[in-house]
Amino acid sequence: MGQGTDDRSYEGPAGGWGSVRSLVRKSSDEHAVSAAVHELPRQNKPGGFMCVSCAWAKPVPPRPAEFCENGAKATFAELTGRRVERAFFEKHTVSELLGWADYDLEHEGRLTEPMRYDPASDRYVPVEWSEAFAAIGAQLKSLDPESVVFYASGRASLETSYMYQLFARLYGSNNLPDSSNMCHESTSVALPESIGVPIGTVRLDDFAASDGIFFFGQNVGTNSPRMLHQLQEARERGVPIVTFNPLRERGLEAFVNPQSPLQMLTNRPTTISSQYHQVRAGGDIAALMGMCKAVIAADDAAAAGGRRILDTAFIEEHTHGYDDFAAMVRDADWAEIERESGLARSALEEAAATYMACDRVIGIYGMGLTQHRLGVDNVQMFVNLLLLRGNIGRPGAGICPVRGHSNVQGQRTVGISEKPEMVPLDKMAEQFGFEPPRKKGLNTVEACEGIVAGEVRAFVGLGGNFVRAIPDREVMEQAWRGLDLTVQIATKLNRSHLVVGKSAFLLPCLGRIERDEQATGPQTVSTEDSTGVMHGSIGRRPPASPHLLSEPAIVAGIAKATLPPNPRLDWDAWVGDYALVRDAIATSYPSIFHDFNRRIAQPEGFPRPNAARERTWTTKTGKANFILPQSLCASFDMSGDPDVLRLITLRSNDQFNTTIYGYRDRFRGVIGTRMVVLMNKADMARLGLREDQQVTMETVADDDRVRRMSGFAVRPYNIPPGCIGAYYPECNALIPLAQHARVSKVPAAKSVPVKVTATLAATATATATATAGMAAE
Ligand SMILES: Nc1nc2c(c(=O)[nH]1)N[C@H]1C(S)=C(S)[C@@H](COP(=O)(O)OP(=O)(O)OC[C@H]3O[C@@H](n4cnc5c(=O)[nH]c(N)nc54)[C@H](O)[C@@H]3O)O[C@H]1N2
Ligand SMILES: Nc1nc2c(c(=O)[nH]1)N[C@H]1C(S)=C(S)[C@@H](COP(=O)(O)OP(=O)(O)OC[C@H]3O[C@@H](n4cnc5c(=O)[nH]c(N)nc54)[C@H](O)[C@@H]3O)O[C@H]1N2
Ligand SMILES: [Mo]
Repeated sequence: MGQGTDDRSYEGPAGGWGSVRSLVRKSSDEHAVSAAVHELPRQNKPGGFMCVSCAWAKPVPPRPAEFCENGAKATFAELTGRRVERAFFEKHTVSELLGWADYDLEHEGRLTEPMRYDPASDRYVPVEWSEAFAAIGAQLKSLDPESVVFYASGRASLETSYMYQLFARLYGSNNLPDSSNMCHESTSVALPESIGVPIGTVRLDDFAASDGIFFFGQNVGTNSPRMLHQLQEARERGVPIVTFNPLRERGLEAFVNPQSPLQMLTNRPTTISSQYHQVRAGGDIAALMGMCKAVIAADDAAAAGGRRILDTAFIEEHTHGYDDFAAMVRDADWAEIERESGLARSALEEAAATYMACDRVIGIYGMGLTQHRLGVDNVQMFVNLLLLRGNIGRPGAGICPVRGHSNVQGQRTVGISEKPEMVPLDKMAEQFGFEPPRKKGLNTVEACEGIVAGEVRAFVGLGGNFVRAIPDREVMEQAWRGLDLTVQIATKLNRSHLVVGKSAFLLPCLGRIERDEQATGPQTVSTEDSTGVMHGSIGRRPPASPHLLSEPAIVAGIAKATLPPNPRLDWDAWVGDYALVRDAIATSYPSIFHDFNRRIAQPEGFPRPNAARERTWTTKTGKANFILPQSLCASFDMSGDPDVLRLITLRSNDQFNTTIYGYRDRFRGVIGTRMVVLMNKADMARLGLREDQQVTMETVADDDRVRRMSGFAVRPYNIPPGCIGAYYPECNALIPLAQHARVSKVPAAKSVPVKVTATLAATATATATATAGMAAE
């Protein structure tokens, strides 16, 4: 296969030998290799641990190896033999570490003991756990609870997450943003309005019953590779898979199953996408509008002959707003649809024809829909298409948002939300005898605004790399230093730990793959997957350091030091036995978590109820709603100026969010660097740029701030004209905080309006030396 010496022309399929080889290369860390030999067979299996990478569903029974290349990389990364000890911080000041690249920071390995920042020496210095808790508690007590933000990245377990939100609320704050605010919040806003549930309606067994799959803006081969098995099975049954993505992503094109000896021997890949439409970034509403237009036109024609294409019985009985929607669709202008989507009418009619030929369609999507100005409208438009033919609430059909972090959906389920109406506050009030705050809390964008305005005074992070993941990095880092207190609960060192408040603590915790030994013995935790199924997870590896505490123990430690004693809540008992936390969750959320401890022990876990799956619509109208999009253009770039390009910030196959595993995006042929701009050849010619030329990107925004970055090399790429791609998080300084999705406030990371120019020689040399790691001007 095509992985020759020139990595730039990588033409091989996802999976297969390439992925096995990439794993072996990953394994230079002997400790991680020997640990992983024992652990990988337990990954995503009953009695094992749930992968710390993506949230894709776990089949029952599992495959012999229920992990993928990237899941294995995540396991390696957690089980690394490398350690960050106190000597490391003695050697390096925090200012020095700020010059390090993301890769280099995390590559130092696991954090080993609690540290506090010492401004006098500009170093992290060791601190006792008890001392850290007391200091944090004392400071939190002195602050207005509404000025404190409690962030969660989507990895912590249901048990930790429940304790964390309860702590914040007992303290007096609903400021509980999580990574979902940068991710699928557009889903959490869109789906309740459309179909009455905040999550997808598809379960794993729907894949076997489906006869058509539509994929919008999700890069399965990199970000949820285990789903390739379901897709491959579908393709082998002849099920069409229709993909909409500006980039031709390798994993959406072809897949060799490493678990199929025949495929591995013959190297004969399965073609994943039967149709591939390279939609323009931000052009999905237009593309979906075109498809709906073709479907409604076909129905009009068929109706004349007494036949229907629409599921009229479903529309009649189960939906609201069809007539207004149909009027808008009939009115839509093909020329505008073609211009906004970047796709020909014939291509959209072809996609629509496939849609109409299928009886049970699954609609899958990811960040390509959610991270836009009209991210919510994107999702609702996708649902509109599905509703036309009754593709919600039927076996083999439904809407399938692919969640990111391994428990991001679950964190929302157990109360990590800034929206009080999403949380059973009355129930918790009764359970724990307190008056929970009722005022809406801050989401991610609002927390950033509060930090800039000086209204937010303290930040507690349960995992993640907030400063690096948010937009407007330079503004935010500066504002961050004005915070009175920053507390980071983490496994590995990252940039957010180096941008410190006046008082700062770095609290290292156990990872999910490690044994969590408490008063009553080894503990189990639980997570919710993308399809709403809960699974138990048991870590078995010896902890990375004897000084680590579990996440529940750290949350409880801070809570006890901050809150007055509560006769109805024994934090120590909870830390001693997580089953008691699950009992409390079951009391707060009986319909989802009744009998939690018994059901989580079942090999198959248990699904949460999903009304839309049963065609019960808990929306305001009591029906599934057709919702009209605000515009055909989902992007902030509405200028029509050909010099404004839409920047898509991308994940590589060699990273998990801000955790960079390496510099090998072999699917896209970008090796040895991440500082590239992927550009259409026509745009290169028009802008007078040649391959590997150094360029500067500057954001187009309606404020006075200059957002400019250099240090990127141009790479010709198969991407629609007017769109360019570059990696996240390197480009986050270019994204204006104010450019976020309406209502959901998800930063619009998938079509940042930028101008690209050749970097002047003098600037190029200066940036190359000054910014080995960060490359921002
Ligand atoms: N290995 C690995 N796995 C991961 C992660 C990781 O970083 N690494 N991250 C995890 C997390 S938190 C998340 S949220 C998910 C993210 O997984 P995805 O949802 O796949 O997110 P991205 O890779 O950011 O982008 C998805 C795709 O959207 C396409 N796209 C960009 N703009 C548009 C557009 O306007 N329209 C359409 N139709 N497509 C567009 C891009 O080309 C890209 O292929 O993955 C999770 N899993
Ligand atoms: N430009 C741009 N920006 C984006 C995106 C994009 O596509 N483009 N995507 C957005 C999305 S979808 C997301 S989800 C966010 C991600 O934002 P975050 O979730 O905040 O970031 P991560 O990179 O996932 O966090 C990595 C850190 O988590 C810590 N960690 C790892 N495991 C554990 C654990 O078990 N416990 C604890 N306590 N800590 C742990 C480690 O210290 C590691 O350094 O970024 C968003 N930002
Ligand atoms: Mo995410």
